[in-house]
Amino acid sequence: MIKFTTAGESHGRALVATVEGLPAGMPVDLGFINNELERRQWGYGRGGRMKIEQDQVEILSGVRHGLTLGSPLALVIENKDWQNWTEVMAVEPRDIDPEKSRRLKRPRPGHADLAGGQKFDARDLRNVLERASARETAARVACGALAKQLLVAFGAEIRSHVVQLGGIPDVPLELSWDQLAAIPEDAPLRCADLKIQQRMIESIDQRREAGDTLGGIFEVVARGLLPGLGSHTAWDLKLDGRLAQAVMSIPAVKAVAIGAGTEASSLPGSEIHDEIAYNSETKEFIRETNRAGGLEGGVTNGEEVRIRGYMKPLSTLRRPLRSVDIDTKQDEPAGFERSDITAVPAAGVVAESMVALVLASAMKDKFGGDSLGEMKRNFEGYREQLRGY
Ligand code: EPS
Repeated sequence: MIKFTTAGESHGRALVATVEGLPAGMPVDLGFINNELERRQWGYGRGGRMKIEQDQVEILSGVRHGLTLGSPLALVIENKDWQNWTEVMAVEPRDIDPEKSRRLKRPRPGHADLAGGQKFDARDLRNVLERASARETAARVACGALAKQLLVAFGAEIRSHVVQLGGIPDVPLELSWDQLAAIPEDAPLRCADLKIQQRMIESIDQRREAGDTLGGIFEVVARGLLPGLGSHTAWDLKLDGRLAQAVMSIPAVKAVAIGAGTEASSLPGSEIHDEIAYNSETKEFIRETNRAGGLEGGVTNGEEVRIRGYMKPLSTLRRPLRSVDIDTKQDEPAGFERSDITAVPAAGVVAESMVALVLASAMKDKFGGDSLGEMKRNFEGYREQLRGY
């Protein structure tokens, strides 16, 4: 199993992460990790903070001369904005002028502020905001970039794209791997259809003017996976469940769908299940359709894994919603500092990382091994087994 933990506050000194379970001897490309971090920062509709941060990872342990050692990796990503928050976010006790304390006491509807404050008995909701902030996802992307490097060693790749933003288009886009592979990295919204992307941009501009925010749907696609990852034998081993949890854990994601997703509940079985065929040349069982999204019974079936995340609009609104001051209990507008208008393309990149971590973990469960070489031998042995099946 591959385990990772992140720590760090949005305006604290740094984000940190540890990753355990990667096999020894796996190449680690720092440039690749940093490129993934840059991809997450990209996207039309981001706010002022993204002009301050230039996320770069530093690896403190677990890698020597470009290869993993099999020991835990420790990662650090500096928060450049911390320079502006050294007093407010100081580790040592401080007596700060209440005017300068940046205390939050008017919780934002939709954010973790109020529920988290009640839970932790925090009278300054900043104590909740700082960790609930999606800033934390930068650390996940650094971990996910390592998982991607493991998957690449086994011929698997992962991409994401935006299929709907703020309800545009009416019906979410459905694209082949080749179509989404053709999306340029600098596409403002990681959307394959230029006309639709332009309409999305206009909608973001309108919402910005209105002091509002927008959600949307992203899709993650993973291909090159053998059948047999995950397991039908126990609820917590089912890969669809593990993927759903991983994607649902991304801030603002309110629903997750695999393959045809919710449509599968309204169509008859004859229109949903993917009929099975056999390719005698490649000696592979195949499906001509992929409404199952690459997963049957919680196990990969060799088709592309397709998973969608439905993201609600961000809960920090320049034109704030009604809230209540936690001191006075009087109606007050919710707090506002600065915010993104939308972050759906960024959430797609975070979801790629989360999916990569779950898939890499499932690969490790199936093929085991302490070194990459051992894992590859086990993988090849299984591939041989499949050819003879
Ligand atoms: C976020 C609010 C904004 C976003 C932040 C997530 O930060 P700030 O409050 O500093 O303006 O920019 O996202 C990131 C910093 C990031 O790296 O993605 C929030 O409240 O969730």
